[in-house]
Amino acid sequence: MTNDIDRAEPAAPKGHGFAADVLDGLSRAEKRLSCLYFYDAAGSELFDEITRLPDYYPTRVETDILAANGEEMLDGADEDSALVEFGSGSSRKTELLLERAPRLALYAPIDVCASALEKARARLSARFPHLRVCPIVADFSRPAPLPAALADRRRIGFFPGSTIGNFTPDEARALLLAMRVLLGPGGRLIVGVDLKKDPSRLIAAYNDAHGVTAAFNLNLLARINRELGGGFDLSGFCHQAIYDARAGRIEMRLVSRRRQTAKIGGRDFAFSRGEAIHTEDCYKYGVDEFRVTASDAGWTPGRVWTDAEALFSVHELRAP
Ligand code: AVJ
Repeated sequence: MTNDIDRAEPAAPKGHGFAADVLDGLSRAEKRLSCLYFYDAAGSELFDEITRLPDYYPTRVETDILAANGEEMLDGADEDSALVEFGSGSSRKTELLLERAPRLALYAPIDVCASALEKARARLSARFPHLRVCPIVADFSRPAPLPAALADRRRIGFFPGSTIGNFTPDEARALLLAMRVLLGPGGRLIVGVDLKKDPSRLIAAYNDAHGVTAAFNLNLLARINRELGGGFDLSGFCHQAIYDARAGRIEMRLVSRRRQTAKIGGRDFAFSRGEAIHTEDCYKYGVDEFRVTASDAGWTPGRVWTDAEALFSVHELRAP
């Protein structure tokens, strides 16, 4: 079975590529860096570590939901179906679905990190010899045309992990709409959504006691130093994650411990003491709130699976 790597155009996020986005983000009155840039090889490793932390419940709870309901989620998936995953990373959760849909013939993971995609392809091809794996190196938030191999197949989208939470509700609606168009008539989308809950539980998940999330966040500055010859002193910044109950989101930042400057691309960026660089939003939803968001994007909300504590939810969306 051939497994081909399909490279959509270079993985530049909405902006103009890493360097331009960094210079643009740090030139703003409220400095910001895109959370997409967390996922270089080092960042993907750190995120993998986060998913194994006791404080970080989303991965563990979603995995249990997928294991318990995977058959139902992919019922009807057969040789003519294809599973398209948005932001696939390690594809570890996907294995739970693939185990429970033995007739599924094609899997197309989309991710910006080519090394993570290649590792996943090798592992899955060995585990599921009948399965054709078509990795796509791209930014899933800019759905590009799918490879020809998927043209005449019924497409099932998979968007786990509550990565939908990285988008503002407006952006989430637009993304869900773009996914519906990409998956086509009769398409289906299985999406993981982290639920609103006691703020202390949320804050603990993004400020883990082991400091791995802090390292994941600070890796952004390390990446700028590595790839752009930046002059960030990482010890001059600390990780912060707060919960904004009104907006229903966790906000991650890097806060400057003192007045300092960092040189990037020949330009000096000044930071005052306490000044923050915004690095990520993680919106949380109520079950009905998310169903409304999905139907606004033209999907028909179907079944919903949650855990007994209602910490996390997996939604089935059907295209008309
Ligand atoms: C991969 C976006 C789902 O928002 O929970 C984990 C990333 N950030 N810890 C999330 C993340 C901090 C994660 N997502």
